[in-house]
Amino acid sequence: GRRLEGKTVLITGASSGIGRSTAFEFARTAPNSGLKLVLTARRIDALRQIAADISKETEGNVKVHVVQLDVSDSTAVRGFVAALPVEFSDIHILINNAGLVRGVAKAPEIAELDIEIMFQTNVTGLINMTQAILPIFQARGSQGGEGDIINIGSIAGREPYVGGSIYCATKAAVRTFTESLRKELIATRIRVIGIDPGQVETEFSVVRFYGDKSKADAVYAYALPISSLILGCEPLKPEDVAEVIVFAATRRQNVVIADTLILPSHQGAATIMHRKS
Ligand code: NDP
Ligand code: 8X3
Repeated sequence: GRRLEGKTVLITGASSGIGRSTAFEFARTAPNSGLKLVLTARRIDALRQIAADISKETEGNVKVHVVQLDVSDSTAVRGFVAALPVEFSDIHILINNAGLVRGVAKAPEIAELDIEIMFQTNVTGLINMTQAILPIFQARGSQGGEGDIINIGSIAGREPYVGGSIYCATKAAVRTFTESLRKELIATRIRVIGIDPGQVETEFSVVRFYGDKSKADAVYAYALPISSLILGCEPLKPEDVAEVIVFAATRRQNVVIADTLILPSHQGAATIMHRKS
């Protein structure tokens, strides 16, 4: 908890899944250290509920500010930092988590809108957020800057699969951007951290099937109708990924957890899962 003392953490996509769990994990790790959280997503009501729950759990010690922000809206991202209340503007840790998958279509049947939304959110949104926050980090300290950028990629960025070409391409782009950024910032104390989860049970698959919960449940229960993805294994919980994110953020300043692949024990690769009988 001491390494988070007085820090402000900004999480994108904090309204559900990994982002939401990461907010709670930070609060639980440093409930009495003057930690502040800035939680952003499109669903502001969900963020307000999470803020209220964290406030209650920490008896108001962890201060939470919520902002409705669509990361795919470049204009909104550009105005975001200037609109932050002074109390929450000294960001130390940026968690670029907002992201989504839409559909399981294969070329040439991939909807143009899905392509646009995935790239605009997962890639352009993540890059725009990074560029908006970096000047805050670069102005801190005497060593070219201080702060953490934690980018949520995916196993899908390392192992492309059938029916996931666009999503996989966006996550490969995240991986490449993350690696370039780390190289660009080596003369500073800004840490660039890549976190690549395997399968995690969140709202991810509900979003993939455009809100069809029964299809999403099937991903985690039986067999997903894409590729050879055999499921019915036990996925990770979002808390599992949140723990790794907070671990990375709480290492000694000179330690960069540069690259992390996190799998449930029954996952061997993006599309190799051991099936519970
Ligand atoms: P969820 O669907 O549960 O959460 C996604 C979050 O992203 C939500 O809070 C959502 O908030 C937010 N989001 C989506 N689009 C936007 C947008 N345009 N602007 C702002 N926020 C947005 O899924 P996960 O928790 O699983 O996903 C989090 C990250 O983890 C994603 O980047 C995903 O690609 C990645 N990931 C997920 C894996 C999995 O198996 N679940 C595996 C590997 C990586 P709202 O809708 O309120 O805007
Ligand atoms: C999500 C992981 O491979 O199940 O990033 O689409 S995958």
